[in-house]
Amino acid sequence: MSIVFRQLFDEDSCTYTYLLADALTADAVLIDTVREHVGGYLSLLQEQGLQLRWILETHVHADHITGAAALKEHTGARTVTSAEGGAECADVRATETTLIAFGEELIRVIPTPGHTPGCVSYRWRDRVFTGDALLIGGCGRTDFQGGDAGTLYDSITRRLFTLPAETLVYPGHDYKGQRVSCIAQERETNPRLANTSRETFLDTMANLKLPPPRRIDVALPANEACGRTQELIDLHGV
Ligand SMILES: N[C@@H](CCC(=O)N[C@@H](CS)C(=O)NCC(=O)O)C(=O)O
Ligand SMILES: [Fe+2]
Repeated sequence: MSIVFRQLFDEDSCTYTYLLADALTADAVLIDTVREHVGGYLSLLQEQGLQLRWILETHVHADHITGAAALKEHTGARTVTSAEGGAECADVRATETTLIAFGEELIRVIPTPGHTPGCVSYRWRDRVFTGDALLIGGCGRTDFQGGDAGTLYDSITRRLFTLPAETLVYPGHDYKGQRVSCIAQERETNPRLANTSRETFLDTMANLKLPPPRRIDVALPANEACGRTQELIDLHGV
């Protein structure tokens, strides 16, 4: 069994995008794309001889515009968001029982609400793509987009920390250049979650005092439309 796996990075929003593929059948998946890199993704797919089948979102992003609409336009791949508060325009609205198949490979969906109500993590082989639910040594903020710290605490402790200890954690962002962690490491050392209580977590999250994401006003409406912005409509007429 041969696979392709790449972790790509958007320097402007510190977003990670993941390319997964079954190298034997050439079927590929992208998780959490960034519109400005669509040309780069298409070149990479072509270079590797891959066919994009699925475009997955872990949630409606507040800090960058998804490349989903443009990628779908170019490749015919289908889009996936959460059934619980993900963008409604997606081809598949994922729940806990949804299986995303590409080639001989399968991705499972783990609902991990809290950063937003429609956050999901995707589990593939020995790794989990946690979006902004669980970050390396941190977690997504819960102060906008229907975020809820208690819900996030439960998602992380009950749904993610119960995965096998060696499961690799690939987050949606990292602001310090960290690329990968594992469940055991986060369970034991994540400062917001290790050796602390739900109450302390709620208190920490209520006092982060972070400025809003710079591009939230353009990102939210665009992502709620699966990335179909006026610019794309002007370009393609639909
Ligand atoms: N400075 C960034 C902030 C981005 C931001 O707030 N990111 C969200 C995820 S969409 C978050 O949860 N950040 C966690 C943190 O900064 O600790 C921007 O303006 O885009
Ligand atoms: Fe986010």
